Amino acid sequence: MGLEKITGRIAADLEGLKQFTATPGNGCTRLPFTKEARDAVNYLKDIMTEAGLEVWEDEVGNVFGILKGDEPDEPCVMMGSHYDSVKNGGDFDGIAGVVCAVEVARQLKERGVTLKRSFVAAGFCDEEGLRFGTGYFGSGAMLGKRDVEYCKKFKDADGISIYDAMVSYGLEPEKITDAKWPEGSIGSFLELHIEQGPVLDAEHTELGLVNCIVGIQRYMVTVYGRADHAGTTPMDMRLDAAEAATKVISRIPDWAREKGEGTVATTGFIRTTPGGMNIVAEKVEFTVDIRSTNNDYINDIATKIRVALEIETQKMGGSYEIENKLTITPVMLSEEMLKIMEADCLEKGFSCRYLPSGAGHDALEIGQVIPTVMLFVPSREGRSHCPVEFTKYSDFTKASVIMADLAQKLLEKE
Ligand code: HGY
Ligand code: MN
Ligand code: MN
Repeated sequence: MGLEKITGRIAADLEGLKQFTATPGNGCTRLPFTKEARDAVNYLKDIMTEAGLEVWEDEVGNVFGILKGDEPDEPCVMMGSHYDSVKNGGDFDGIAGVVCAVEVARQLKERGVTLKRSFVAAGFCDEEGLRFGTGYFGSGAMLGKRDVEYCKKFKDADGISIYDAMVSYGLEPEKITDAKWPEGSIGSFLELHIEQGPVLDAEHTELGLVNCIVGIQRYMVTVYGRADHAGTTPMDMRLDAAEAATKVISRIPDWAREKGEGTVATTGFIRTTPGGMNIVAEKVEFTVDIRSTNNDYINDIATKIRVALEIETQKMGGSYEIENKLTITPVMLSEEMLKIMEADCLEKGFSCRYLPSGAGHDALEIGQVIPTVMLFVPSREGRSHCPVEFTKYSDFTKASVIMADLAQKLLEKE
C-alpha cells in the first residue's frame, strides 16, 4: 500500500471534518451535544460505512464502527479517540485519532487480515470536558462509570446540564447505563494522538511511544466576599473576594514547580461577580487543573489549595466552596504493545522514543481497566488547544501503519 494513498485519505477526511466548527476562521470549537458535533458524527458515520464498517451511535453520542471477527464474542481490539474539541482549538486534537482508526480499518481490509476477533473504530463524544468542566464522559460511559445523577450534576456556563444537553441533542440520558460495554468485551485499546507538546518536534523524532499518562484533578473554586463601593469602602472594611482568590491563585504554579517531575497546575478560568471595575468583587470563580505522573503530588497540591483558601477567606471574612469536577489517577500503558510498536518502528526506519503524556486522553480513562497503548505524532512547536495546532498528514500515515501492524498482530493472535 503506497504511503501517499494513505496520506491522501487521511488528509481528505481531516479536511472534510474541519468545516464542523462553531468558530470558523478561529480554530475548532466542537463542543459535545451541539450542531457541530452532530455534523462531525454524521461525517464519521459516512466514512466508516464507506470503509466497510458496521456503524452505530450509542446512548451518549459515541460513534462506533466494527469489522466483525470470526469469533465476535472474543474481546475486541478497539482503536479511537474523541471527536469533540476545546474552544478555538486545533484541527487535529482527538479527531485525527478517530480518522486514523477508520484508516487502520481500511488497511486491515486491504491487507485481507484474518480477523479472529473484531476490530472497532471509536469516536468518543466529550473527552475534553470543556463545556461542563468535567472530562472523559463518552469513554467513561462506555466503561459504565457515568450515570444519570452525574448528568444532572454538571452544568455548562449557561446552566444547561449534561442531561438537558443530551435531551436537546436527541439522546435519552435515562438510558446512559445502556452505553456500558459488557465486562471483558474490549481486549485492548489503541489511541493515536498528536503529542500536544514540544518534545518530538524539537528532536525531529517521527513517533512517540507513550508509556505513561498523567493523573488529573480538576476543581471549580468559588470565593465569596461582599459587593461594596470601590471608592468609599476603606481597605480594612472590605470583604474582597478578588483579593482572597488571587492570593491563592498566585501561589498554585510554584506549588507545582516545587514538585518537579513534570508536575503542572493551571488556572485557566477566572470570573468576578458582579464584575464592575468600581465594585468590590462579591464572588470569584476559578478553575484548577493539577497534573502529575505522581498521584501524591496532585493530592498534596490540592490540599495546599484548600488550606490556603481556608486561611485567606477567614482573613477576608468571607467563605469558599470547592467542587471536584474530575479525579483520575496516572496510568502506565501496555509495555507489551509498546515493545511491538518499537520493534516495528525500528524495522521500518521510523525514529521513535518513549515519553509520558502531559495531556489526558480517552486512553487515560480506558487504560485504568483495559490494556491500552498510545502512539504520538509531532505537534509543530508543541502548540495545541489553539488554532495554530499543526501536524503533517504524512506523520499520521506513518503512525497509522504502525498501529495497523499492531492491530493485525492482536487480531490474528490465537
Ligand atoms: O486536557 C487534556 O489534557 C486533553 O486535551 N483533554
Ligand atoms: Mn485530545
Ligand atoms: Mn485536548
